[in-house]
Amino acid sequence: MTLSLFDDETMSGPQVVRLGPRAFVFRNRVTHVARELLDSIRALESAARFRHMHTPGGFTMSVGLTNAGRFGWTSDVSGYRYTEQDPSTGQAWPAMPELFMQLSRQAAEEAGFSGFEPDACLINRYVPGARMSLHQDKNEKDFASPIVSVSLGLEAQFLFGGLQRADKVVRIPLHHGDVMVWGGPDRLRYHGVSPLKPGSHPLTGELRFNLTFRRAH
Ligand code: MD3
Ligand code: FE
Repeated sequence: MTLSLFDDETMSGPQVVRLGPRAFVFRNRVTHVARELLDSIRALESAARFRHMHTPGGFTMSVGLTNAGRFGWTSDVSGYRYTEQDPSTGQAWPAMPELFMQLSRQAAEEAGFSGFEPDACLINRYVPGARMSLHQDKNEKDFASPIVSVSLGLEAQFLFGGLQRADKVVRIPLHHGDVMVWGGPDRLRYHGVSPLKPGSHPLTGELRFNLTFRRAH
Protein backbone atom coordinates (compact mmCIF):
# COMPACT_ATOMS: atom_id res chain seq x y z
CA MET A 1 0.00 0.00 0.00
CA THR A 2 1.26 3.46 -0.81
CA LEU A 3 1.38 5.96 1.99
CA SER A 4 -0.66 9.03 1.17
CA LEU A 5 0.42 12.42 2.34
CA PHE A 6 -3.26 13.26 2.58
CA ASP A 7 -5.83 11.55 4.78
CA ASP A 8 -8.39 13.40 2.69
CA GLU A 9 -9.14 10.87 -0.05
CA THR A 10 -10.11 13.56 -2.51
CA MET A 11 -6.55 14.90 -2.23
CA SER A 12 -7.96 18.34 -2.84
CA GLY A 13 -6.37 21.45 -1.44
CA PRO A 14 -3.75 21.91 1.20
CA GLN A 15 -4.16 20.26 4.57
CA VAL A 16 -3.26 23.34 6.56
CA VAL A 17 -4.47 26.82 5.63
CA ARG A 18 -2.89 29.73 7.41
CA LEU A 19 -5.25 32.69 7.83
CA GLY A 20 -3.07 34.88 10.00
CA PRO A 21 0.15 34.86 12.02
CA ARG A 22 -1.44 32.53 14.62
CA ALA A 23 -4.65 31.42 12.85
CA PHE A 24 -4.89 28.03 11.13
CA VAL A 25 -7.41 25.73 9.50
CA PHE A 26 -6.48 22.04 9.71
CA ARG A 27 -8.53 20.40 6.96
CA ASN A 28 -10.18 17.08 7.80
CA ARG A 29 -8.32 16.94 11.09
CA VAL A 30 -11.06 15.08 13.05
CA THR A 31 -13.05 13.38 10.27
CA HIS A 32 -11.89 9.99 11.56
CA VAL A 33 -13.63 10.52 14.93
CA ALA A 34 -16.67 12.44 13.66
CA ARG A 35 -19.14 9.70 14.61
CA GLU A 36 -17.84 9.62 18.17
CA LEU A 37 -18.01 13.41 18.41
CA LEU A 38 -21.60 13.41 17.15
CA ASP A 39 -22.56 10.62 19.58
CA SER A 40 -21.08 12.74 22.38
CA ILE A 41 -23.07 15.78 21.26
CA ARG A 42 -26.23 13.67 21.35
CA ALA A 43 -25.46 12.53 24.91
CA LEU A 44 -24.62 16.07 26.02
CA GLU A 45 -27.79 17.54 24.57
CA SER A 46 -29.93 15.15 26.58
CA ALA A 47 -28.41 16.74 29.73
CA ALA A 48 -28.33 20.35 28.50
CA ARG A 49 -30.66 21.02 25.59
CA PHE A 50 -29.89 23.31 22.65
CA ARG A 51 -31.56 26.68 23.13
CA HIS A 52 -31.81 29.94 21.22
CA MET A 53 -30.27 32.61 23.38
CA HIS A 54 -31.45 36.19 23.56
CA THR A 55 -28.97 38.97 23.02
CA PRO A 56 -28.74 42.21 25.00
CA GLY A 57 -29.81 43.96 21.79
CA GLY A 58 -33.17 42.16 21.91
CA PHE A 59 -32.53 39.58 19.18
CA THR A 60 -32.93 35.81 19.35
CA MET A 61 -29.95 33.88 17.98
CA SER A 62 -30.72 31.68 14.96
CA VAL A 63 -28.01 29.26 16.09
CA GLY A 64 -28.98 26.77 18.83
CA LEU A 65 -26.42 26.62 21.59
CA THR A 66 -25.42 24.44 24.54
CA ASN A 67 -22.21 23.91 26.53
CA ALA A 68 -19.97 21.29 28.11
CA GLY A 69 -17.23 21.82 30.68
CA ARG A 70 -16.99 23.71 33.94
CA PHE A 71 -18.15 26.98 32.37
CA GLY A 72 -20.83 27.62 29.79
CA TRP A 73 -21.43 30.72 27.68
CA THR A 74 -24.86 32.24 28.06
CA SER A 75 -26.61 35.35 26.89
CA ASP A 76 -29.79 37.14 27.87
CA VAL A 77 -31.14 40.67 27.86
CA SER A 78 -28.68 41.71 30.56
CA GLY A 79 -25.55 40.59 28.69
CA TYR A 80 -23.09 37.85 27.73
CA ARG A 81 -21.23 35.82 30.37
CA TYR A 82 -19.87 32.43 31.42
CA THR A 83 -21.76 30.58 34.18
CA GLU A 84 -21.17 27.34 36.09
CA GLN A 85 -24.87 26.42 35.90
CA ASP A 86 -27.19 25.97 32.98
CA PRO A 87 -29.66 28.83 33.58
CA SER A 88 -32.51 26.76 32.14
CA THR A 89 -32.14 23.96 34.75
CA GLY A 90 -29.92 25.36 37.52
CA GLN A 91 -27.69 22.27 37.06
CA ALA A 92 -23.96 22.23 36.35
CA TRP A 93 -23.14 21.99 32.64
CA PRO A 94 -22.27 18.42 31.57
CA ALA A 95 -18.58 17.53 31.83
CA MET A 96 -16.37 17.93 28.80
CA PRO A 97 -15.84 14.50 27.20
CA GLU A 98 -12.24 13.25 27.35
CA LEU A 99 -12.07 12.99 23.55
CA PHE A 100 -13.02 16.68 23.21
CA MET A 101 -10.26 17.62 25.64
CA GLN A 102 -7.63 15.53 23.85
CA LEU A 103 -8.49 16.73 20.35
CA SER A 104 -8.54 20.39 21.29
CA ARG A 105 -5.28 20.16 23.22
CA GLN A 106 -3.58 18.42 20.34
CA ALA A 107 -4.83 20.91 17.74
CA ALA A 108 -3.68 23.81 19.91
CA GLU A 109 -0.28 22.15 20.27
CA GLU A 110 0.02 21.78 16.49
CA ALA A 111 -0.63 25.50 16.14
CA GLY A 112 2.10 26.28 18.66
CA PHE A 113 0.02 26.69 21.82
CA SER A 114 1.25 24.09 24.28
CA GLY A 115 -0.61 23.27 27.50
CA PHE A 116 -4.06 24.45 26.35
CA GLU A 117 -6.59 23.55 29.05
CA PRO A 118 -10.08 24.49 27.91
CA ASP A 119 -12.67 24.90 30.66
CA ALA A 120 -15.56 25.63 28.29
CA CYS A 121 -16.87 24.03 25.12
CA LEU A 122 -19.65 25.90 23.30
CA ILE A 123 -21.67 23.74 20.96
CA ASN A 124 -23.43 25.58 18.16
CA ARG A 125 -26.14 23.94 16.04
CA TYR A 126 -27.01 25.47 12.65
CA VAL A 127 -30.12 24.71 10.59
CA PRO A 128 -30.40 26.06 7.03
CA GLY A 129 -30.59 29.86 7.20
CA ALA A 130 -28.95 30.07 10.63
CA ARG A 131 -26.03 32.49 10.78
CA MET A 132 -23.69 34.21 13.17
CA SER A 133 -23.14 37.90 12.61
CA LEU A 134 -19.70 39.45 12.75
CA HIS A 135 -18.40 39.54 16.34
CA GLN A 136 -15.35 39.27 18.56
CA ASP A 137 -15.03 36.62 21.30
CA LYS A 138 -14.02 38.68 24.30
CA ASN A 139 -15.99 37.31 27.27
CA GLU A 140 -13.04 35.12 28.32
CA LYS A 141 -10.86 36.20 31.20
CA ASP A 142 -7.57 36.34 29.37
CA PHE A 143 -6.75 36.31 25.71
CA ALA A 144 -3.45 34.43 26.05
CA SER A 145 -5.17 31.08 25.42
CA PRO A 146 -6.23 30.26 21.88
CA ILE A 147 -9.70 29.22 20.71
CA VAL A 148 -10.03 25.86 18.97
CA SER A 149 -13.04 25.09 16.80
CA VAL A 150 -14.33 21.89 15.19
CA SER A 151 -16.84 21.81 12.31
CA LEU A 152 -19.19 18.85 11.75
CA GLY A 153 -21.90 18.23 9.16
CA LEU A 154 -23.00 20.69 6.50
CA GLU A 155 -20.46 23.07 5.01
CA ALA A 156 -20.49 26.71 6.14
CA GLN A 157 -18.96 29.90 4.81
CA PHE A 158 -16.79 31.35 7.55
CA LEU A 159 -16.30 35.11 7.54
CA PHE A 160 -13.00 36.25 8.81
CA GLY A 161 -12.17 39.90 9.33
CA GLY A 162 -9.64 42.00 11.16
CA LEU A 163 -9.35 43.72 14.51
CA GLN A 164 -11.79 46.47 13.52
CA ARG A 165 -15.39 45.75 12.58
CA ALA A 166 -14.98 47.69 9.33
CA ASP A 167 -11.91 45.71 8.20
CA LYS A 168 -12.13 43.68 5.01
CA VAL A 169 -13.76 40.26 5.45
CA VAL A 170 -12.58 37.10 3.71
CA ARG A 171 -14.92 34.12 3.17
CA ILE A 172 -13.59 30.61 3.56
CA PRO A 173 -15.50 27.32 3.47
CA LEU A 174 -15.48 25.12 6.58
CA HIS A 175 -16.18 21.45 6.00
CA HIS A 176 -17.05 18.44 8.10
CA GLY A 177 -13.98 17.48 10.11
CA ASP A 178 -12.11 20.78 9.81
CA VAL A 179 -10.43 22.26 12.89
CA MET A 180 -9.43 25.89 13.38
CA VAL A 181 -7.06 27.37 15.93
CA TRP A 182 -6.87 31.09 16.68
CA GLY A 183 -4.57 32.77 19.14
CA GLY A 184 -2.04 35.48 19.77
CA PRO A 185 -2.59 38.54 17.59
CA ASP A 186 -5.49 36.78 15.78
CA ARG A 187 -7.44 36.02 18.96
CA LEU A 188 -9.62 39.15 18.78
CA ARG A 189 -10.34 39.19 15.07
CA TYR A 190 -13.92 39.79 13.99
CA HIS A 191 -15.53 36.68 12.54
CA GLY A 192 -18.93 35.23 11.67
CA VAL A 193 -20.78 32.60 9.64
CA SER A 194 -22.96 33.23 6.54
CA PRO A 195 -26.51 31.83 6.52
CA LEU A 196 -26.21 28.04 6.24
CA LYS A 197 -27.17 26.73 2.81
CA PRO A 198 -29.71 23.87 2.79
CA GLY A 199 -28.28 20.44 2.14
CA SER A 200 -27.91 16.99 3.57
CA HIS A 201 -24.89 15.42 5.21
CA PRO A 202 -24.66 11.64 5.69
CA LEU A 203 -23.88 11.99 9.41
CA THR A 204 -25.87 15.05 10.48
CA GLY A 205 -28.71 15.39 7.95
CA GLU A 206 -29.69 19.03 7.53
CA LEU A 207 -27.49 20.31 10.34
CA ARG A 208 -24.08 21.78 11.03
CA PHE A 209 -22.45 21.59 14.46
CA ASN A 210 -19.52 23.65 15.64
CA LEU A 211 -17.60 23.06 18.84
CA THR A 212 -15.48 25.89 20.21
CA PHE A 213 -13.03 25.23 23.02
CA ARG A 214 -12.07 28.13 25.24
CA ARG A 215 -10.29 28.98 28.42
CA ALA A 216 -13.02 31.10 30.01
CA HIS A 217 -11.55 31.63 33.51
C1 MD3 B 1 -11.72 33.67 15.20
N1 MD3 B 1 -18.52 30.20 16.07
O1 MD3 B 1 -19.08 30.33 18.72
S1 MD3 B 1 -15.90 28.94 14.88
C2 MD3 B 1 -18.51 31.33 18.20
O2 MD3 B 1 -18.72 28.27 13.20
C3 MD3 B 1 -18.20 31.30 16.75
O3 MD3 B 1 -19.99 28.41 14.92
C4 MD3 B 1 -18.37 30.07 14.65
O4 MD3 B 1 -17.72 32.26 16.24
C5 MD3 B 1 -19.06 28.81 14.22
O5 MD3 B 1 -18.15 32.33 18.84
C6 MD3 B 1 -16.96 30.14 14.19
C7 MD3 B 1 -14.29 29.60 14.51
C8 MD3 B 1 -13.82 30.69 15.41
C9 MD3 B 1 -14.11 30.68 16.75
C10 MD3 B 1 -13.60 31.66 17.56
C11 MD3 B 1 -12.77 32.66 17.06
C12 MD3 B 1 -13.04 31.67 14.89
C13 MD3 B 1 -12.51 32.66 15.72
C14 MD3 B 1 -12.20 33.66 17.88
C15 MD3 B 1 -11.40 34.62 17.36
C16 MD3 B 1 -11.17 34.65 16.01
FE1 FE C 1 -16.97 33.61 17.81
